[in-house]
This record gives sequence, C-alpha cells and structure tokens, in this order.
Amino acid sequence: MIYIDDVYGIEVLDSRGNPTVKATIVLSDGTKASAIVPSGASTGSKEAVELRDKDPKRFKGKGVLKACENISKIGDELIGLEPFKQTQIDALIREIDGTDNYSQIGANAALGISMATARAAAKSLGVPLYRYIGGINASTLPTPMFNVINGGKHADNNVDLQEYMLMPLNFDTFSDALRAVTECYHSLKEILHKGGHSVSLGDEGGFAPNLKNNEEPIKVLVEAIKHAGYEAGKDISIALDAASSEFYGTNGYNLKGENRVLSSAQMVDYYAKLCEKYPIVSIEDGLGEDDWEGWELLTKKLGDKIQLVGDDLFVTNAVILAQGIQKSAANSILIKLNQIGTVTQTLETIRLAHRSGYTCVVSHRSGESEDAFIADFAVAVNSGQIKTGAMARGERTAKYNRLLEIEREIASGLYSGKMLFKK
Ligand code: 2PG
Ligand code: MG
Repeated sequence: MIYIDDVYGIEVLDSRGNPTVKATIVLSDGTKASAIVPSGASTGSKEAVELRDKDPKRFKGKGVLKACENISKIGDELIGLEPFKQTQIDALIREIDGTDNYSQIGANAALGISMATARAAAKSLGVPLYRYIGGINASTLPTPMFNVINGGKHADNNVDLQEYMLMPLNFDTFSDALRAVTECYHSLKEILHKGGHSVSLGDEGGFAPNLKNNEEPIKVLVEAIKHAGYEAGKDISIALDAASSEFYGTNGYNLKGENRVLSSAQMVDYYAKLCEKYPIVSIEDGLGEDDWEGWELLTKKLGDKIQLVGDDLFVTNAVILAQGIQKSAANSILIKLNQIGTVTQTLETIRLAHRSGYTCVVSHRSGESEDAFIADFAVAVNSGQIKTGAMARGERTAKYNRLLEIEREIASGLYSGKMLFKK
C-alpha cells in the first residue's frame, strides 16, 4: 500500500509579492508533490477564510506561517492514509477544521493539502493530473478568457470595470486560438501606445491605461481584433468581469471613473446597450453579490442572449449556487478552488452547476504563482472555459503553456471554442 509519509507547508511569494502557502506531500514510494495556493484582491465576502498571521512585524501582517503550521498539524492526521482517497482526505480536513468556511485552519492550509494530495496521487500512478482527476472523460481544451485590459482593484487607473477579456471562439485548436489572441494583444499594445496611453501592466498581465470611460476599453478591443486581422464577434468575442461588488454601495453602483451612480436597473440597461453595440458574449459579476433582485432582473433581460457568470455571487459554494439556481440568477459560475477550500468541494459545485444547466469557468486569482493546477483542472472537469489572465507575466503564461502541453498529449482538436454560445 502507498501511503502519505510526510506533509509540510512553507511560506513562498505570490505574483503581487505577498506571502502564500506552498504545501508538499511525500508518499511512502518516494513521490513528492507540491501545490501553491493563490490569493484574490476583489474577494467575495462569503469566501472561505484565508488565514493571515496579522503580525505587523512580518510582511505587513500578511505572513502565512500559522497556515503553514496548520498544514503540518493536519498532516499528522493524514500520515498513513492512501493519497488516492481524495474524498476522505478532504472530508477529514473539513472535520479537523470544524467550521463551514475554514476559519480555524485557513482555506489556504486546506486547499494546499488538498491540491498537493491530488498531485501526489497522480504522480505516484504516473498519470497526468488532468487524467487522474478527470479519467478518460478529460478531453476538452477550454476556451480562454484573456484579460487584456485591467481596471478596478487590479490596476491603478480610472477604469471601474475590472476585466476586459478576449475569447477566441472560431478556431479549431487551442494553440491556434492562443496565437490569434496573442496577435490581438500585440495590436492592442500598438494602438494604446499610438494613442499616447500607458502600456504598463496590471495585476493580471493586461494593460492598465487611463481611458475616457468604461466603454472605451471595449472599443479599443474591437479595434485591436480588427488590426490583427480577425473579425470581432465571429473569430474573437468579448467578455467582461465588472467585479461590481467593489463599487456597489448603499446608494447604488458608483462608477467613479464616469462620475455617476447607477441603480441596479440602470446597470442592467447599461449592459444591455453595451451588448447591442459590441460582440459581448459573457459578463461576470455584472451586479453586486448581495443584489439578488438585480441579478434576477439581469438574468431575465440578458440570460438568453449572453453568459452571466456569478463569481463573488456564488463563491464556488454549492449551497449558495443552489439558491441562485432557485431564483434563476445568472446562468454560469466562476470556479475558484480557494473560494471553497478543497478539490472535492469544488468538484461538487461543478457537478451541481452542470446538472442545472449552468456553465463553469475555471479561474485563477489575481494573486497567482507558477502553479498551473487550474490548467489541468479545467481539462479534467471539461469546463470548456478558463480565465487565467493575459498572455504576459509568468504566473499567467504558466497556465496557457501547460494547456499547450496537454493539447499535445491528448493529441486532439477538441477545442471548445466553436461549441460555446451556440444558440
Ligand atoms: C475575479 C478574480 C480573478 P480576484 O474577480 O474574477 O480575475 O480576481 O482574484 O482579485 O478576486
Ligand atoms: Mg470576478
């Protein structure tokens, strides 16, 4: 029998220079595997708890030594167990924590162990991670949402909406899609540069210029698609993540960059007009995480035309997703493992979404690392979509480059692009 022999955590750095957890598992057959946990900036209030030391003398309070200690403590309970029993191991981690949001041990500790367990098990069996998690059903290369203009909390500019993304739909393979959209990225850089705008990058590798209003980035994207020789709305479409909980207050949606405050209904109209004017196929967090009525209205108005993704709204939580399904709010869910805490719980949420006709977009966090777990995970669960930033900055390209490897390994043209958004 192969069993878990050692478990430990160390404090490493994420892409924003903040400490994060790296968990390592050693098996009795000598297999050693690690996983690095990501960290968000525009977090949903109901996310599982990310444990920080709050010791002002280290990393301005952001250290994660306690979470690392917790990894060793939980590890003591896991030693001797088979790494292939992911469900039982994840259940045990939950039981040790004893809360429903990992407020004792930290979701960063929980997820580090959970991901490292899956990776160690796969490695020990000699199969790739996507194959271990997804079996022979893991076959679809996801369509990426490339976040090429950053705003909101991810950039130091005047753009209120957080993410302006390109989705390459009309391509036969993942590598072709990646190439085309990368050409658009370079066109975008030229256009911004010529227009006298900054081409410095935001947290997720997209450009972060100051622009006239929140619509302007969409116009520039359409121009960049054309400039690169593609047809907007046919070859490449646009997706947005407004991350609107960040600018939703008691008086409504405060678009600071445009100096106006909109009600939920006005926001819905605003999106409807944008969708009429531009080839937008998906809007994430168009409304705030507590604005359920707004979400119902948004879904009524646009739900049969475009994908409406709940991120802060659902926080990858099956219980909250079930409420959303009942209310007919959104038609898609963003999947972030660290919002819920373990691989098993994430898989449960995905199952519920798929059963209920909701699409799933597997996602990175704005604070990332070289760990490409989510690339394998997206293929494993046949999510068909992945959101992992721009085609710049190593922590973003790590995921795209891993997908290129997977594409070669499964030697198939099963790229989801043309299958998505088919009416
Ligand atoms: C989001 C994410 C990732 P953060 O809002 O979708 O792009 O941002 O990790 O800061 O929550
Ligand atoms: Mg989001």
